[in-house]
Amino acid sequence: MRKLAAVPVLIATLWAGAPGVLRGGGSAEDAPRPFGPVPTGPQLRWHALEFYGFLHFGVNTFTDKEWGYGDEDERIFDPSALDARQWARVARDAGMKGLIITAKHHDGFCLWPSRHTEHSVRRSPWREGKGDVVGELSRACREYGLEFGVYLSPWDRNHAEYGRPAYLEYYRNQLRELLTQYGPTFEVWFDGANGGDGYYGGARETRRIDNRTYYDWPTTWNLVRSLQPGALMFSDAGPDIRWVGNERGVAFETSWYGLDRSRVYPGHPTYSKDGTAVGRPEGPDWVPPEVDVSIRPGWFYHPAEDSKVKSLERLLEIYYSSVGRGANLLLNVPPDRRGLIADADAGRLLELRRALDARFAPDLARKASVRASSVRGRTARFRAARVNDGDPATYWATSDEVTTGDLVLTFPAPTRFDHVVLQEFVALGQRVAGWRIDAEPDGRWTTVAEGTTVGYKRIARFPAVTARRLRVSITKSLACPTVAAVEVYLSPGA
Ligand code: FUL
Repeated sequence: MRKLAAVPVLIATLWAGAPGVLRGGGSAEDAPRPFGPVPTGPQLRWHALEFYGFLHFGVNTFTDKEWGYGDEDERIFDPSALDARQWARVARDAGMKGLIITAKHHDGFCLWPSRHTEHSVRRSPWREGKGDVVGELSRACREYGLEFGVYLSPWDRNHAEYGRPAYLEYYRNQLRELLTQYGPTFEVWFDGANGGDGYYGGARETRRIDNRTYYDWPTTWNLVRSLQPGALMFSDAGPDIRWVGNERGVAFETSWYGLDRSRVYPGHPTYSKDGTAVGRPEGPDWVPPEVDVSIRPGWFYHPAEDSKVKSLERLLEIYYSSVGRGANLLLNVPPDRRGLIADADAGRLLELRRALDARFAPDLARKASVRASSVRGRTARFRAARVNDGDPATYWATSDEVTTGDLVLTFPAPTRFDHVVLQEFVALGQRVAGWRIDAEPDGRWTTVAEGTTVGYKRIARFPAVTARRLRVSITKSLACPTVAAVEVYLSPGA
């Protein structure tokens, strides 16, 4: 990975100087220099996806388990009405930007007809052994304008060679199939889980591997890069996206995108507890967090959980504590035994979409005039009004030596609001370490929200207030702040 280090800087520089980003008559040398690690082009695009879906589907769907042992008979995989277009339709209608499928979970059963194993859909009665779930999903994603991604479990409880070098060759051959046969893949998901025991080709034993060395991740990462340079790789250690450290749907209140990749590896035993999952401002690598959580208690479909689909309130909380804290949300919606997303889940997702649409529109800040305590340079390029022009590629910035500042939004008339959305121009790095929002309801400034990091997006929520003026203060920043957006909203009925 080391040799890639210069690439992010280069891409961010190109991005910052790209035509269309340069607005307002400034010159390129006016722009703040990147601070710390910066995202690559694919990472920048990934940030903007915000919300996408996970599909846990496979033999577990039919055995009612969460972790198959690896000895499942392929014939049990027999969805009666599988329709990947329904999955894609539900996802699109929910406002998800993509779908990631468990092409192979820990049980080793492959949802595509891999040439490297018999343990796949090929031996199932579904579509008379001629089906390919991964293929159907990739086509459906393209049809519905969604990104397509794959999960390929490193732990394989079916494979006889698991734990030995030959398995790695098998694993990489499978990746090669997945990354060459199904078109562009936006994300490749490497799970750190490993429970030890399994079928392992009939050995039925416990196999312990050293997470740090066994998988030889750099070789696999290079393979993925060479096959699909635009694909982002997820794991505890990135290299591109990191696990948030829990499966409850909660990102950290203070969340830095910086991580020292050389100190982590997938399946790191203390990952969630030793502060690694939080990220660090001084971390040399840009590895933003992704929040993975299921709409049901389990990752796979279980009939007994039909009544346990998370409530709208719970899903909204998850949205605030993931997307609202600068992480991306990967929400799992498991297809059922028919091979369809159940009505309860699909209905709940639509409710979520409606609730979000009603909360985050219209942007009341668009009508406000904005003044900043100070502005970078003498041109209009970094002026305060860049934060409410609706364009995420423009931003307000201060001079290099100024690391705090205020933006005061004045509405044409007293305005009621209960949300403020902040965004940093992350192409130049993550900078803000402290912010506060004050409203002026009756001639006196009152603090309505405050926090630490912002990153790609920060959603502040507070009891509704009616005011003519609103102030966003950057109280601490590691370098001059670059604020791309300040949006203001009112929830229905608030
Ligand atoms: C975990 C796995 O063990 C679960 O089965 C699920 O796939 C979840 C997303 O990751 O590590």
